[in-house]
Amino acid sequence: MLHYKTIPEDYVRRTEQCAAAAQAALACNRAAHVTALRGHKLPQLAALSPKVRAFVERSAALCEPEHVHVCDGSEAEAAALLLLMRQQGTVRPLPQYDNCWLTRTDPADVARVESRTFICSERERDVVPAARAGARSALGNYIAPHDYDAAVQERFPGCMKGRTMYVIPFSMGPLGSPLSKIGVEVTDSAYVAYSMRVMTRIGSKVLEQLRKDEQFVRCLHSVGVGGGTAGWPCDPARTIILHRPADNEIVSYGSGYGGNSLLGKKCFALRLGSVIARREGWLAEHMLIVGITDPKGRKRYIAAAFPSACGKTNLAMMTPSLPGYKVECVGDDIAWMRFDDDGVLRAINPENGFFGVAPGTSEATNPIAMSTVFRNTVFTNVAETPEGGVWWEGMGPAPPALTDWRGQAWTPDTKTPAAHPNSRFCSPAEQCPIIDAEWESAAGVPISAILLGGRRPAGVPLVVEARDWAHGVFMGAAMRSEATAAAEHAGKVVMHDPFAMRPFFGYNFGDYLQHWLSLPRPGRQMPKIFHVNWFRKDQQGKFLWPGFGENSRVLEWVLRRCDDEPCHVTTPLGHVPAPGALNTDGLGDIDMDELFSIPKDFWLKETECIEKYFTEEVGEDMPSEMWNQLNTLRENIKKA
Ligand code: OXD
Ligand code: MN
Repeated sequence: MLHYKTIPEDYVRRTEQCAAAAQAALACNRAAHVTALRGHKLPQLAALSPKVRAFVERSAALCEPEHVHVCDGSEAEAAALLLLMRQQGTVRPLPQYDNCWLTRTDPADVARVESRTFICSERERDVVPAARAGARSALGNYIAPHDYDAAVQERFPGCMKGRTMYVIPFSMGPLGSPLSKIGVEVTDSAYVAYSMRVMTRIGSKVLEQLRKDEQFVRCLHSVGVGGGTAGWPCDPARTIILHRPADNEIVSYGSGYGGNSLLGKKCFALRLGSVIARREGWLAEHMLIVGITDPKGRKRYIAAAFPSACGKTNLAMMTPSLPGYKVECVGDDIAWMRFDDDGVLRAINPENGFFGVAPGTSEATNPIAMSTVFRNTVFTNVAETPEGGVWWEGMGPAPPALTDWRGQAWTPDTKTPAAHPNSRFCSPAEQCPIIDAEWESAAGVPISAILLGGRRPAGVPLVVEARDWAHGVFMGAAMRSEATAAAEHAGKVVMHDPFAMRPFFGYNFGDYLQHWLSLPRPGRQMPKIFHVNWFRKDQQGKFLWPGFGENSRVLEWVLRRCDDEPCHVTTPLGHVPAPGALNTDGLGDIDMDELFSIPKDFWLKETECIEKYFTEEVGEDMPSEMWNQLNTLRENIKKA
């Protein structure tokens, strides 16, 4: 197994070669690119389009970096960044693998900080539903323009003194696709610059595109001053992540952790993306995209929304247990979807890499991820083996001795986890052995079905098909799931997480639902919507469904329903597989009755929770159709 391999003999030679190449690259970068800002006319800046240049100059004047480096996206630049990070103590090589690196963050900077993430607009109601006006909302943290400006002024002046400011032109989506969008991130973190080249498409080609069309999202990021470790400066006490959709602007201070600092991902592709999507009539969603080929060779694509750390990457890279089925991956986290002129909903993955949760990933749960991540990857906050490999909980038997994510000696008797529960791999998507042939298609892939789901230990059946689009929108609005390690929430509470977008809405959730409800038009082929729950448990706390590759059985039924096969029965919740319609051959003892039971008391309570949530969080901004749907659900349950 990869993580127990010994150090490859040629590692030392390769490392030396790599270091020499990086030294050369760095020297050449110094001459050609990394130009002292003060008192110099920057040749690199002169090549920028006027709006990009103005943004860079404004940011430099505010943050006062020592150097400015415009990223060209080259291999030499990547090598130079790695070398710098090694010198700064930000990364350590992992000699067991090819071009893999380990970062340990400051222990106070390990996850997205939702409580410090804000959306700015002139009107609070643009962001926060009516019921929460003037109060903290679970669905959109509002910040007024003057507070936004003050927050920037309190933090950014001079914050990059003595540092290099990297300018990262990036494309979300294949460059030049009509579905793609461009951003420019300036950051004082080499880790961010390196990770952005994995997670997005960066460099000179993007600058060229910007010379043709100057539209871009401005992203300003600093890890901040005053805290952290030598290799991981940060400012946890003053961390703030700001979005101003009206100005296409994102500003993030104080954290180097992925979701807070790789601004193309959650900040751009979801929060700003959702606003742009509504404006332009499309959807920016927290969804994976996969292609599924059935034994007859027919291929369909589905998109699926699950809250963070519910197995999205596992589903996106599934090895189907059903013979003759093939799953191919388009994306594991975000989907941008738009109806084309023929009325087909088409999706792109705006990202270029996987920023996946490591714990729980193993040869058993996700062999495809395991064969993706041990090359060209930055691991963050995983444990390190003495051989220079990595380990995390759920990967397999614990080695006898490790260095944990804090850099301390760890043995299987240690009470704390070796890898942080939100530790990550950051790997290029093209390395995935089942990456879909169409994953970079400019037109996007056609979506036949949308899955919604969460981690629901009780009461919620394995799969339910919505009766129609509006019912599907209601299912999304009513989604709940156990809390995740991806943000600062603790414990196993079941939280509302509508459309898995709770931390990512860029605008008023009531308006978001209205936008979804407005999508059906004559001539449009609306995908069918399903709610799935792989996580239901029995009285003893044992999972009722094996999950992982066996979920292909559910996908098979979903695809049959997309063909309008009458393989369903109708329940108070929607359509479920008719007896015998879900293929369970060879699965052994599955308690289908319990897996699909609809306990009356549970569901009456669930409707109360949904009603409370709609009332307290949304109020009069809730589209009336959602109340109709809730009443129908309640009546259906009562009648059952
Ligand atoms: C993620 C998340 O990192 O959802 O994808 O938190
Ligand atoms: Mn996510």
